[in-house]
Amino acid sequence: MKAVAMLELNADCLAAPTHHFGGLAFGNVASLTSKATLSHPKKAALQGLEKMKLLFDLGLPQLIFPPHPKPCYQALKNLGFEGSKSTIITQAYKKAPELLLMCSSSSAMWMANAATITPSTDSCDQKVHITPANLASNFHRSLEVPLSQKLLRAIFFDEKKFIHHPPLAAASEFFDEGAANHTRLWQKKSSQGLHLFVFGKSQNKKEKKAKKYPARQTKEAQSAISRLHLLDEAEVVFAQQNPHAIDQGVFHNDVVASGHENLYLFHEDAYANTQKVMEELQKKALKLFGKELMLVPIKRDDMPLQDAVRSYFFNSQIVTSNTKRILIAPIECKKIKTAKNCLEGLNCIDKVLFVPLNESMKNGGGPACLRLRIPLTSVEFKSIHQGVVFSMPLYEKLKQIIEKYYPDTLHLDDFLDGSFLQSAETATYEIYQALKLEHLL
Ligand code: SUG
Repeated sequence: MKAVAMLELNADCLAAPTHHFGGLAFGNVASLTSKATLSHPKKAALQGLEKMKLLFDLGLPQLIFPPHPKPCYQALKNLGFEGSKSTIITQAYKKAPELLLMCSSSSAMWMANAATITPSTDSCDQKVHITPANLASNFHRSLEVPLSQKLLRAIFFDEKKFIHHPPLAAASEFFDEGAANHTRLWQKKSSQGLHLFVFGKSQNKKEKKAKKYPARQTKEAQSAISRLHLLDEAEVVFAQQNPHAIDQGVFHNDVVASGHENLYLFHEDAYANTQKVMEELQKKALKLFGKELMLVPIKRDDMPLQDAVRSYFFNSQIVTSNTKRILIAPIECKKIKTAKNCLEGLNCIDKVLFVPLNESMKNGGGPACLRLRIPLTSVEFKSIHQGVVFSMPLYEKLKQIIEKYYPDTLHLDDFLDGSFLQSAETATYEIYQALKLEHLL
């Protein structure tokens, strides 16, 4: 088959004006540690926007997704809080502040969890397949699903090119956290990719289980997605996360591994049987590409799992710009000796850039968590809703809205302040307008 030139789009979602540290994600050490500390919504949104600009400056196509409107009044109503918006908030604040926090989370900003996407080159029907993740393992994250689905449908609207599947059933057998546990590896001269799906649990009773923290991805969900997306068995590898790693705070695969093109960087303790996974990847890569992958293990002696979790070394975003491989790392990697040394020792990378993302990092989201990769042909790219494509005028406009309406800091008590809620609503509306998506609100 002739190779088709593909563009790798990155879609990032802006943080919401209600961005806070709710300590909502059990098993995500950063989220638990940051609980109830003062958040900085304006900084969070601007840090994310600046990362998008960095990618744009590197010449890469970048999409901007809008924040989800929060607090989610409908979710609070569904939980029995009634009345006007301010009554709903006051009642929730008094009776169940933890629910108010869940219904106000800015968690849609971690776009890597929004969906799993298969490019048209890899699917048997040559269409792009999109399945939004059900994010059913955490209530605050499950609230993202309906709007993420709507946004994906509105942006990739051409039915001849894009197939939108509904999220899988929101049941524990099908817990799905999207692309954070899925990596597509490929070679420049190959038309197909090799898909690595990493799960934390399955219905197989013989598998070892994490003891301390929950596994958030099931194999059953990934098997269903690979069937729905019409992937051939020859292009799919399933791997079980190391349960011990989950118990150390590795709640997604992108906390211990990073893939880009034919490169796969991973921690040697990432999987229940790392060697077997790597052998299967190489075997399938050789058949598909006629060439082996570049597998780069990081040894536990060089970086204990705990440091991988603290530094988010593996959550770096790897991109190719002008034939150079660039690794975009969180600035925290500079401060943690093992991460710093590992970065210095990486021969597979031409350049390392550091980005400040501490507002996202404090909730367990590094550079790679903030983006969803979307491999498209140039014809497919032209067909999408162009209002969300990064440009300098759009960047300026969004920056202006964020600076005008987002609060510098946010405390739980601020939810009782009507003017904060009004500003949050106005900011959200103006962002949707800037992206030409206001009809979705
Ligand atoms: O689902 N944090 C997110 C972080 C997601 C990171 N994504 C990837 N690894 N791809 C989560 O655990 C914390 C919210 C809070 O505590 O307020 C949170 O949801």
